[in-house]
Amino acid sequence: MTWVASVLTLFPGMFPGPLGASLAGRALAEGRWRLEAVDLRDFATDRHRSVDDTPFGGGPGMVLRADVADAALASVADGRPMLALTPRGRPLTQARAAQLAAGPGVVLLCGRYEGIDQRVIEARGLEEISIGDYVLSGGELAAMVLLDAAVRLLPGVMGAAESAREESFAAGLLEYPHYTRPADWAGRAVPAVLLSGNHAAIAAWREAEARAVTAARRPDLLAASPVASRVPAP
Ligand code: 9WO
Repeated sequence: MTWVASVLTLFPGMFPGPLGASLAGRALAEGRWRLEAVDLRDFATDRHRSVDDTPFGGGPGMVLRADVADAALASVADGRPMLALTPRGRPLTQARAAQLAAGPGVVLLCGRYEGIDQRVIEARGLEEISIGDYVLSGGELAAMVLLDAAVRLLPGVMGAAESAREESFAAGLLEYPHYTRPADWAGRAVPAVLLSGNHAAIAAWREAEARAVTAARRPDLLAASPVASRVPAP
């Protein structure tokens, strides 16, 4: 069964966009997943095809209408999880991306204007997801980020090398630094241990580097990591 993403948006022309290139694009061309962009405007009912209206209680801007969003959601609902991309949502995590990749696909509602009428979020039990603490012009770019994170985890999409790196990130540490040729560049040498051929020493060095960068930049990750308290190799 193909993994299917239905994206409900006022800008269907934004898709597949970057998801048509590289890893996700190749997987799309190979039929490992399917992407359907649904135009919210097709579900407007008045003769002006309006999808938004002014907020009750006053305030700036416009709000995506509940009835329009609901009709669009009804047109694709088939048991897949339904999510809305908003800055109010729970932060997207690697674990949630993996859960979504393990299921039948997703329905993603992308808001524009100032926001989405809260009643359709509640009535449809939409899971609100954020990709970070900043405001975008709409949910579409956030939907693409979520899809990229999930699709690369589908069977046959990632190569073996990428899968192995995936596991180390899932273990909760940031990555160790990478180096390639030339061994000396602009007066900067590659750390000598990486040229030693001593695989145990290299593994220990990489783990120490990963711990150090995680401690410096993301102490929150380090506290939650299952490997954080493991004693490093001597
Ligand atoms: C915007 C907003 C700003 C402050 C507090 C709450 C807020 N909610 C929204 C919102 O739902 N916006 C809708 C989608 C409509 C306007 C543009 N949208 C949007 C989504 N902007 N930024 C996002 C987003 C989504 C996921 N992760 C980060 C940002």
